[in-house]
Amino acid sequence: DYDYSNYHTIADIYSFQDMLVVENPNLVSKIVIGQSYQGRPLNVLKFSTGGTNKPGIWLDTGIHSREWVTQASGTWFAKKIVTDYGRDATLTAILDKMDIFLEIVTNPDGYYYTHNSNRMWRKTRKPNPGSSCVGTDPNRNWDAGFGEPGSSGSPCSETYRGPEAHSESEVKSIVDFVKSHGNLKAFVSIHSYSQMLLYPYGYTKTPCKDQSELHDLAMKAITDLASLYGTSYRYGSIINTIYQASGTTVDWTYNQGIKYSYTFELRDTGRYGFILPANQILPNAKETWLALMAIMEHTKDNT
Ligand code: 0X9
Ligand code: ZN
Repeated sequence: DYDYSNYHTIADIYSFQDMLVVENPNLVSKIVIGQSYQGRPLNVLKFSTGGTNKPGIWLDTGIHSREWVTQASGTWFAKKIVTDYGRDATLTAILDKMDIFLEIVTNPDGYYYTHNSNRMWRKTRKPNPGSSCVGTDPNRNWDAGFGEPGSSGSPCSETYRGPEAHSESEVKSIVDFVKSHGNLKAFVSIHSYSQMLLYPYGYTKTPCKDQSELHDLAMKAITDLASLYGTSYRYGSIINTIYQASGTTVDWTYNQGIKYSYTFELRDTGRYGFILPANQILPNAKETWLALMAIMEHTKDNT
């Protein structure tokens, strides 16, 4: 049986996904939205109780490959959804109205590299012509304030934005999916670390038009999160809470009309940082789930 309390290789996570589909064929299917630069499949789990193009909720983990607690939590979320459907009234009501899409290994080449070469790898693994430095920051590569302050034009930087918006297939595949789906209502992109719940914008100080609703919902979500173990999260817009960041995922999804666009920074606040001990995976996943449920339920009630 899958051990949710430990970190796993990409091969383990890919077979976990296939097992989940086999064991829950009426609820879970696997969509391959594209492939990574090195040719790995970009797998998305779709949780659906049927119907055509129902309103959707998107969750992704691991777009920054070294943020291992996020992929581990994503795996636990997948199991939690199949366990709670038909048992937990709130999750059941969400899934009766909406589909949930979950991309666990959003940067597979980077994730493989963190296991086999450099545990601290963050970016994609696509070479940069004319440079010996590899990779683009997939959270600076989106067409939302692309190239503005809050990213770097240098291929050797950890926040290199890439040669143009959506140059990375790991990003472009999500862009294509979001556009072709056309009915996503929430988009939650999960990072670590810092213990924050953030909403747009990252590239501008101009408040987004739904700021007050997003702010109130963030407060509710982090209050629910803290109810389990007392973990404290900060919340607010990206630029005001963490730092200016241009070309980020949720700024693009928000500008596409997906109102409930959020990004998490999970545990911790820096004692272990990206190298979070495995004994924090389950507490982290369980408390984060409460915040996700708050966001998903609010989305359901306002869709
Ligand atoms: O710098 C980043 O991309 C994020 N921090 S991280 O340590 N996970 O790399 C913060 C950017 C804020 N926006 C999002 N997290 N989407
Ligand atoms: Zn990150």
